[in-house]
Amino acid sequence: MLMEDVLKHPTRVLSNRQREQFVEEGCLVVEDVADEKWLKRLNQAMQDMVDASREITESDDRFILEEGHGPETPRLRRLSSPVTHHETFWEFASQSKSADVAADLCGPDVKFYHSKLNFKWPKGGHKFDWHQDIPAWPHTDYSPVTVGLYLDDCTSEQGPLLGIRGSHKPPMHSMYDKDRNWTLRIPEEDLPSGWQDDVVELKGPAGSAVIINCRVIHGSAANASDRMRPILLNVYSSADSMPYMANPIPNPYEGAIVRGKPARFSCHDPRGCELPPDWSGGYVGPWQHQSR
Ligand SMILES: O=C(O)CCC(=O)C(=O)O
Repeated sequence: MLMEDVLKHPTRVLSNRQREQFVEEGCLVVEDVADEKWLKRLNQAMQDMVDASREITESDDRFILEEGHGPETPRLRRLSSPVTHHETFWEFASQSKSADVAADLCGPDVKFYHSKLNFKWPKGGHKFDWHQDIPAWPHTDYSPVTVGLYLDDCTSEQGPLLGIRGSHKPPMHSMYDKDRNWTLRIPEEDLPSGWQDDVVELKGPAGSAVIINCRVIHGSAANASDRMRPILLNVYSSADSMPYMANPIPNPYEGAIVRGKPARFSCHDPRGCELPPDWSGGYVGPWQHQSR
């Protein structure tokens, strides 16, 4: 659904001001999207998965490991598709305020796409280069939205997400380098002058959601603190927005309607999208591409 049509519907959980800010800036932090009860369940589910990773020695399609990972010292970059591996994550994605937030930003009929749980381990937890998400998973419109939930407090030292306000509006950057390697990375020299003034730190207490428009330029710094920074990222779109390339993180819930009803017609934004490599043979995660 195009934003002009989304705006014809009243919001469920966001204020009109918050929605206007998202439309203008392309990113937003909303506190209290998960209450204490959800946080307790989600943190337990996360701990179960961290424990399951202790026996893993190489990254696979479930865990992306960070250097130094071992049975006694788990260090993860990502749990891919948490909704596939623990039912609490799917309950949260489909039955909590997270899906209501998505409905306020992509229209009343909301479809689930995929999820990931990104960690930043204390004293390390890699930097994430500036990038735009949608070329990795193009859809027929730009309604897809990521609702990222901080499972613990996130301060400036822990490497919060950073967004560049308003960067979802101009034509998009290429996610390939000049030799046509997919890098999912925008070199800082390619950003418009004065971009630093528009950087916003998307941080907040546990239970806050960081909401990212699929075109907005974002990234994050390394974790300089001695606290972990887990963020649960759920991607939704309006029901009439159709993905047309393989999902890099395939999962049994792709296409599930989590609010409203299924679409009868597809929605098409006239602005085309750069295409990613073919992920159907497997996806290694963004860090490997960015390190090129
Ligand atoms: O985990 C992070 O810090 C950044 C995540 C991100 O930008 C992404 O998954 O697209």
